[in-house]
Amino acid sequence: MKLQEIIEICDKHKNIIISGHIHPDGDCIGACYALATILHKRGINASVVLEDVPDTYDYLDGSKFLLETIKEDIDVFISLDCGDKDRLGINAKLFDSAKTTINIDHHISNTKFADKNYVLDVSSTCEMIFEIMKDNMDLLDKGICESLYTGIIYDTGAFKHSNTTKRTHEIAGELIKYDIDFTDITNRVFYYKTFKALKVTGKAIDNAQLFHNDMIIITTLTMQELKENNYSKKDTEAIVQILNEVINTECAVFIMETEENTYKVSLRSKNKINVCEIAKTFGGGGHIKASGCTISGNLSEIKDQLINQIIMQIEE
Ligand SMILES: [Mn+2]
Repeated sequence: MKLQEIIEICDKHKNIIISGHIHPDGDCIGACYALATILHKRGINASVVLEDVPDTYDYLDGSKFLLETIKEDIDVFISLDCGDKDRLGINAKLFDSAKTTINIDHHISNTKFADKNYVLDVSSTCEMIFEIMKDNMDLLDKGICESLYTGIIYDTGAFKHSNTTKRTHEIAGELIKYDIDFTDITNRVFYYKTFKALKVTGKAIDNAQLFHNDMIIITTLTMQELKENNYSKKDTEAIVQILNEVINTECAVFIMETEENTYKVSLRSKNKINVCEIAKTFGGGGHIKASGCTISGNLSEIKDQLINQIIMQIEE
């Protein structure tokens, strides 16, 4: 697909909506903002509709195209970074009402749910948006480059994940020509945190313990500890990942009390342990290396049960 094709479709219409998946991430948001900016530069009044955009991405200039509510009928609906229609969330209704639909995505599981579908197995939707612009490089500007760079680093874990290719690096190279502050973008996307998040992480690190020949690392936070400093759930997001960074451990567990005797458990693994299986035995789920569940009961018993399940997998 080329940008010209999208422009030709949009030129015939008035109400153009760009959207993406629920719980939008850096790639989804970056791609929507970049495409909206590109279309505006060609005189097309496209708007972005996304639910609950994290304030992490407020630095992106394209956020000015984000609409709160849509009243009018939709002519063209462009779905970005979304594998199936259900993942559009409440915006699936807008998709259904549109006269023409376009789907641009990099999830191999994409169900090709639109009138026009463009699905490639590449690092990110932002990488696809860059490629679409091939014949219109004059439209590229600093704001668009910041959006595309944000999406590429988000989905590749800053060029760390196996979806990173030579081409991904080449595109990033083209983007940094526009004098974008890539250090600041990387810090905002991955590292900057609130002081409260830093303090609660410190508390969790302080509580951490090793088990089973130092192969399992576990930490806990009780409601009492969370309340003391008014910590919220959002402040605790980075904790389990930090535990998993301890060298030579196989499995990291973060147990947080959410109600009296009810605990939210987050699990991460490095190599052979399938934490999704462990979460499933407690009614949860997720991915092989990242999963979660909620368990009710006594904290020390819950800890013992989790340790036993992990040891069973280590010794398999
Ligand atoms: Mn993506």
